[in-house]
Amino acid sequence: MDAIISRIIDRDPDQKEFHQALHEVLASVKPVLDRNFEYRQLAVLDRITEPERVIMFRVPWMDDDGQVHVNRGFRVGMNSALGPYKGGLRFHASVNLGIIKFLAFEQVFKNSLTTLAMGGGKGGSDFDPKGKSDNEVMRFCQSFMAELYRHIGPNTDVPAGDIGVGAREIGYLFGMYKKLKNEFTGVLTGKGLGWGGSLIRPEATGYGAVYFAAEMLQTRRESIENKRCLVSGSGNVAQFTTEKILQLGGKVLTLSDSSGYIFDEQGIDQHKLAYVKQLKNIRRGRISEYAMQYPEAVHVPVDPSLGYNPLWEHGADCAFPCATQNEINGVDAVHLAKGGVQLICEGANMPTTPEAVDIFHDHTLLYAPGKAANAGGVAVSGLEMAQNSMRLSWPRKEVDDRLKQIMKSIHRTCLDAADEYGTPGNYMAGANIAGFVKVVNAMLDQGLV
Ligand code: NDP
Ligand code: 2IT
Repeated sequence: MDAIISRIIDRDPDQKEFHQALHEVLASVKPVLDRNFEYRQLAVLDRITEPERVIMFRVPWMDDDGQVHVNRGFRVGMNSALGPYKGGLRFHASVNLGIIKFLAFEQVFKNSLTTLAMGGGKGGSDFDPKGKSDNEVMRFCQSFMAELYRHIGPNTDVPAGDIGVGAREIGYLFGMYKKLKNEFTGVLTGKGLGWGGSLIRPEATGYGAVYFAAEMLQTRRESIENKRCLVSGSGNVAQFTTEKILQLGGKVLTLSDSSGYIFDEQGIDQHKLAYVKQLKNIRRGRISEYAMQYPEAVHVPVDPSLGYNPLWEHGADCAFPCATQNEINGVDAVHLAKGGVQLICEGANMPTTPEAVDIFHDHTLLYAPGKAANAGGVAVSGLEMAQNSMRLSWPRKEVDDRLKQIMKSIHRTCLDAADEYGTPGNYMAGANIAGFVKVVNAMLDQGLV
């Protein structure tokens, strides 16, 4: 196993997020490999860690002043053993191939856990949508799709949203795909409700994460009710995590963006959340404005050079990191444990560094990795694909009930796999093992391809 990791690092030394994700999964699945000679002989680790395909392309676009810019586009098809590649597109200045590969790798196991027929993929661009006009974003999306369209399709690869890609971008991307392919198909998920989208898809990642947290708390005969919660981020996942916590009687004290966070001791209620949705989704403003609107709250600017995020120092019961990778490091983890947090449920992908995960486990905190806890988003994307195939749309309650059921079953699957391999209560090991075994068995059934 060490030899495989060294080989991968030597081959692509700059892809540090991908290496981090690999280390975690490979460490968890070691006992599975130890028990299974066939897996070793058939080199499943070498195969599962190498993308089936990587597409990189130039994305030229013109801004409102007539200036041309060039960004880089990516789509990684990591594994299609269980179904068409499925996973989001991320538009953020930090995007590079290593980040897309880490996200695609995580997606393979996450999608496997949902039990729906979806392989794993991810894509995106280093385009930064911040401060761009709607027309600039539209031109960028059109140029991005002008290359991507030839590589995707409803039975090949089905992208969706992620950081920087929401309803607006999915609309522009879909329009261009439809024009170029001369087809109206469910090639993207997260579509508008009037043209093929699924009810509950916008809510699904955040709602699903809170359903998962409720299941975890129930193992200790507790619930979300009256729990003080720290939420980071203020985008899609953070907003609907907050909404579900409120519906279940919990209190949300914080939200953040890349400039800092707000702390509201009185709690972010439904009314204030409606303000945040308007601020972030329509006006595309900064979370600091919350503290101007609601003087009982404070805004704390965070300089990344500080080395930790004071958001995680506030005393609370539960933490929901919903912004981005590695937003909780070892120092933050110690602060969380000291502050009385008993549960960490990841809305974001890999928001916790390995050192921080160890600290959570040392303190026997309830800790759910993103590939299990945030799988509700892609699960409802899978339900959107099913509805598109049938040319039907299910009522809100039906989709929400299915989401709840899927999260409950992922929770059970993680605990069962963790038990089976001698790490009871370790959701990370359980998620990695259960996700891995299903994908690998499908790969072996399908021969050496
Ligand atoms: P959005 O673009 O809607 O929101 C992202 C939020 O995170 C914003 O508040 C943003 O602040 C903040 N953020 C992004 N990058 C950074 C950074 N480098 N440092 C600090 N804050 C940052 O994205 P989503 O809510 O969709 O995604 C959030 C996380 O959830 C990501 O990890 C994503 O991969 C994961 N996820 C998303 C799913 C979905 O269905 N959308 C499904 C499963 C996981 P700012 O505005 O300043 O950039
Ligand atoms: O990380 C994720 O699971 C997503 N961004 C959602 C993927 C999807 O296809 O809905």
